[in-house]
Amino acid sequence: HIHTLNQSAGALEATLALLKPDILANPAFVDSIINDIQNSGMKIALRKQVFWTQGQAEQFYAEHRRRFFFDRLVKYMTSGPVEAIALSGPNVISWWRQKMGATRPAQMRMTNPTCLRARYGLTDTRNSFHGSDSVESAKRELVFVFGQPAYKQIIL
Ligand code: IDP
Repeated sequence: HIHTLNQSAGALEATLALLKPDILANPAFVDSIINDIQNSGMKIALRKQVFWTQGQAEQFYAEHRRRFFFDRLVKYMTSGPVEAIALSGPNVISWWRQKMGATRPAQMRMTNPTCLRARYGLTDTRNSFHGSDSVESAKRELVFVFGQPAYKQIIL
């Protein structure tokens, strides 16, 4: 019952959204997506442009290290800067995941054409966006990008 009540009230959460290098290659895309977020009612708590080393990208995606796409994923994520955005708001983790759509842009263009990955995504790897998938991942990823003290400020 408590769970249901929290859901209807909208649990206050934080999440890490990433605009991947193909989006940053087109500044107009960044502006449009940021505007979209700002008009949604969700809060941009922090923003930071990062340019990951191979080691940082490997660490961020460590859970995928045995997958066939790992090398190309790390290459993609180190091909240019990434915009890291700490979002906060009620149920923001699932809100951002739904706004992005699922992993594969071509599939999204068939099933969910208004989602961000359908509109901007290039390939299964170069899918333009990241969003934390749980409260625990969000914490780990926000601390990874912004550091522990900043994370504590975000969740206050
Ligand atoms: P998600 O980003 O939609 O949560 P994950 O399974 O966590 O998807 O995968 C992380 C990233 O790895 C994806 O966003 C995408 O860039 C890449 N990726 C995932 N699955 C595939 C695949 O089947 N082929 C190529 N790249 C993939």
